[in-house]
Amino acid sequence: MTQSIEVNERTQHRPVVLSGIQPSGRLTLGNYLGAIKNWLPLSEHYDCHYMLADLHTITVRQDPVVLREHCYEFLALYIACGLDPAQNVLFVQSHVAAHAQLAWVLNCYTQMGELARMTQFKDKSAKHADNINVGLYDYPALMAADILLYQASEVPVGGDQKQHLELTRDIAERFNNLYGKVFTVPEPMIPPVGARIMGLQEPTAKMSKSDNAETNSIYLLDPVDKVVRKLRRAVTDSEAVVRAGDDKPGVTNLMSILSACTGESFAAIEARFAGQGYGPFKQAVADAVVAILEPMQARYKDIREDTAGLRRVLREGAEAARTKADATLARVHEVLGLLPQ
Ligand code: ATP
Ligand code: LTN
Repeated sequence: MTQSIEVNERTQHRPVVLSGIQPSGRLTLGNYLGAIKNWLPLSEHYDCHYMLADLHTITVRQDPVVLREHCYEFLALYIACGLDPAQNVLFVQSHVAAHAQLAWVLNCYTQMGELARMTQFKDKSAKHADNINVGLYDYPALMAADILLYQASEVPVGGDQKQHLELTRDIAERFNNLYGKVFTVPEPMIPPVGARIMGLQEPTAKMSKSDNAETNSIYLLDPVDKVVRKLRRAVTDSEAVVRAGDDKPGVTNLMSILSACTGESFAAIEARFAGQGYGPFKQAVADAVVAILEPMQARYKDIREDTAGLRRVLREGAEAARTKADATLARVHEVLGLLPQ
């Protein structure tokens, strides 16, 4: 596991991709199908950067021991999913000081009203009513800094992050209008299927890694027999017809999972299970999910055991990330009139 210098040379002139996941809770099938799976092919055409957004994670109280373990676990899972550290810059957000530094600057170009409108802020403030801290409110300014520091042109995320991306674009355009073309204005890259995987028991709300209801989510490290059981017990309806529709959130969600896992279209799925009820359909969904999770979990075990190797990946990732990020930060300071060091 090593990120060679050649990577930088090879990728120097390619468009940049950046994305991240908060190392909170346990990675879910939603995180995989909405984000990680779509990251895998990008290193062929883009200079890819994927981070563990640990500074975002502390907007909600974390146990330090658990947070540290989650960082190693998430990195090992990134790699087990197929992200090769030799082809992708993998790093921890807090290792690159420029993220927090640019976030401060962008605070001064972000309006209170813009932050107050963010759906994620509203949801998380309702969920953590006893701790509506400034970081939770300011979360999108840090996310904008994450993206703009690398001059990323594409940001592969699930559908729930679209609003944050739009705000990032507004901040970048506002800054560029004042100071010239300092930032690349990024585009969201949202998958056509799998962008919003819903809970198995509550298919009207998204599957989330910090959800406490165990049976509502499939975790990437769930034993496969548990995965099969959870899918068998997933909420459907009494119609017993495999078809997508607003009136059938449970079945539609299972169809999205199957389609995102296998590439099969909704029409093909409906035709395949016509007249069969939900039993064989749920079994097919379970088979498709297990076919992804089983080899991933086998790879994960070895990767996670090599903590020294994981630390090396993060050290080299942070070095590569810092070079890019510091160049943008220096340019930002310059246009603002802050003295060079
Ligand atoms: P938390 O519950 O801790 O807020 P989360 O599960 O919503 O976490 P994030 O760290 O906010 O996960 O998101 C990581 C990536 O996974 C983002 O690109 C996000 O859009 C995507 N993602 C999260 N949940 C889903 C989902 N249910 N379906 C599709 N994509 C998702
Ligand atoms: N807010 C994101 C995680 C995240 C992110 C980013 C995603 C933090 N910084 C930069 C893309 C680009 C989320 O999924 N909740």
